[in-house]
This record gives sequence, C-alpha cells and structure tokens, in this order.
Amino acid sequence: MADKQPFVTHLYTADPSAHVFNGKLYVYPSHDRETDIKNNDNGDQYDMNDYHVFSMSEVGGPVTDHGVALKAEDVPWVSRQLWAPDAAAKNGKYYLYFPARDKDDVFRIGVAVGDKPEGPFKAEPEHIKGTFSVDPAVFVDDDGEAYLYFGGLWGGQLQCYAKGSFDKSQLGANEPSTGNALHAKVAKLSDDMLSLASPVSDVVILDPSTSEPIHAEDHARRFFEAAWLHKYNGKYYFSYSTGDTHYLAYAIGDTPLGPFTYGGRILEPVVGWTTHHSIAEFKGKWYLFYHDSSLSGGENHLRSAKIREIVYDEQGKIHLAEPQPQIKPPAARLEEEDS
Ligand code: FUB
Repeated sequence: MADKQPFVTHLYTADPSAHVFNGKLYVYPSHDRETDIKNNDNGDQYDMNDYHVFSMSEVGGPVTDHGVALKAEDVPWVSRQLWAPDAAAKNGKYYLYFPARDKDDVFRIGVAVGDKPEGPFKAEPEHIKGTFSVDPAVFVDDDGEAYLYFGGLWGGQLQCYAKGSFDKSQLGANEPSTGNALHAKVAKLSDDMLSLASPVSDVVILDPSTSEPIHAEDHARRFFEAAWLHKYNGKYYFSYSTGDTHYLAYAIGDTPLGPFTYGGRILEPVVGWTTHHSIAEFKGKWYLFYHDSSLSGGENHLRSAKIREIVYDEQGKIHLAEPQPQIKPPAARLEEEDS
C-alpha cells in the first residue's frame, strides 16, 4: 500500500501543529536540519534554529512556505534547540509558542507575537515564567479561555520535575519505573496570552479498566511527549506520543483540565524514532498532521510532515480514514540491521 507523501519537500518539517485561521489551514512545524551531531537519547541531534510557517487553501492543494517566522538568534533567552512549536489566535493577534534551551541549557517555553498567522513573530524577551520542558500546545476553548499543555520525557527533561522542582540529576534517560507515570502539564493562559494565569497541574490519564492513573511501566499507553488538545462533540481529546513505544494515543475528558480516560491509539509506529502530531477540522473533515523520516531515507532525525484524514465512530473513538501501511517499530528494525 502506498504511504502518504510529505506536503513539504524542499525542507524537513516535523511536529506539525495545524490551525485554521481566516478560512485557511496553517501549519507550524519544527524545521529539522542536517548537522554533525550524533543521535542520542538526549535528542541533541534535533538542533533546529528557526521556524517556517506553511499554509494551504485545500488539503492536497498547493502549499505556501511563508519563510522564516522566527529565528533562535532573535530570542534573547534562547541558547539552542527550537523544538516543536504551536500557535494560537486571540484578541486579533497571533501567538507562536515554542520550546528551547535557555542559557543554562534547561528547556523552557517562550512566546512570540505577530499580526498575521504566518508571522513574522517577535519574541518576548524572557521565557514564560513557570514553564519548563518542551512541546507546548495551546487550546482556546469556545468561551475564550486558553490553556497551555506541555512536557516531554528524557531529552525534553520532564523527568527532572517528578518531585515538583527541577532536579538536575535526572537529566538523561530516566523516568520512574514503578508507580504512576509522569503526567503532561497544563496551565491556564492569561488574557493577553503571554503568561500563566493558574498553577501548573497534571494532565491525568486514567486507565479505563481501573479508573486509576496509567502506570509508569505501561510504556504502550503512558504520556511521553507531543501533547495536543482538541474538542469534538463537546468532549476534550488529549492526544500524545508514547515515545519509546512509538504510538500516537488519545484520552477523552469532560473538561480541558481533565482527567482524561485512555481511548486508544491513533497511529502505529512510523519510519523514524519520534512520532508527533496535531488534529484539526478543516472544511468539514478532520485531519491528523504527523511526521515520519521516510523522505530522508529512514532512521534519522530528518523528518517530514504528512496529513491523513481521521473519522470518529458513534462512541467518539478515532480511526484513520484509510489504513496505515504497517512497518516494524524502530527497535525491531534496528535489531534486524545489527544481525
Ligand atoms: O522535534 C524535536 C522533538 O522531537 C519534539 O519536541 C518531540 O515531540 C519529538 O518530535
């Protein structure tokens, strides 16, 4: 079965966050680039230094690259690694949220403001106070209240906050192996979208069979990174990557703050280690925006964003509109190469 093709091929694009603004579909991805940095569990190979914004009037139609919307060198607090961004609109302004390492090499989340969906964006001089880790996703509810979701394990440093405050000794590939899994984080945003308006709380994902939080050893279902929140039929869907098991999964809740009950998988493993996505409705259809490394030839950090239609069944469960070609997950593929 032929797989989907990337919708951008002149650059590598990953972590695509999609939104409909003014009747057009805008995608805010990471901009992967080639470097000499060797792959490691810390994610040092993901050494991105700018963002481009893309738009399209139709899914499958021509895609406009609006050029560089923000550069690392223009953000005073950033040292390196512009990772997965997201965008939001409110009060006639557009906001680009982005994670990066600060001058102490600690991941924080920043915001930059623009007058148009495609930017350019001007970054606030400091990161958003109270934020940490990576992968911001902003959801603006129908009542205008905005929520910032974030967090990512290992290279994304979320495990360093397991006890509430930053613990440097937990940098590197560590996460609890027993007890409850670490949770993604959420906070309300202020009306001007530039600061947190509530304490940071846990995005709790419950096991439907026990109504208890998902356990740390349940790597097929626990949150790893790539938070996304969308609303369908009055319910709140929190979706995420399971990291080292390479699934995109989702959980459903009654409020934007959760708790959310695990609902299933959206996508099986793709080519490449990471999997990351967004979900948006455009012209009456729902789409999954995701990435894989097929264009760059396989197991490496150079990823390309793709789009697939999704549908909901009567129970509100998510399904791909067309089946996904099945591949072996990265660990199995690498074992085969070694033997
Ligand atoms: O693109 C860099 C990192 O890889 C993202 O922040 C993660 O979600 C993963 O996709």
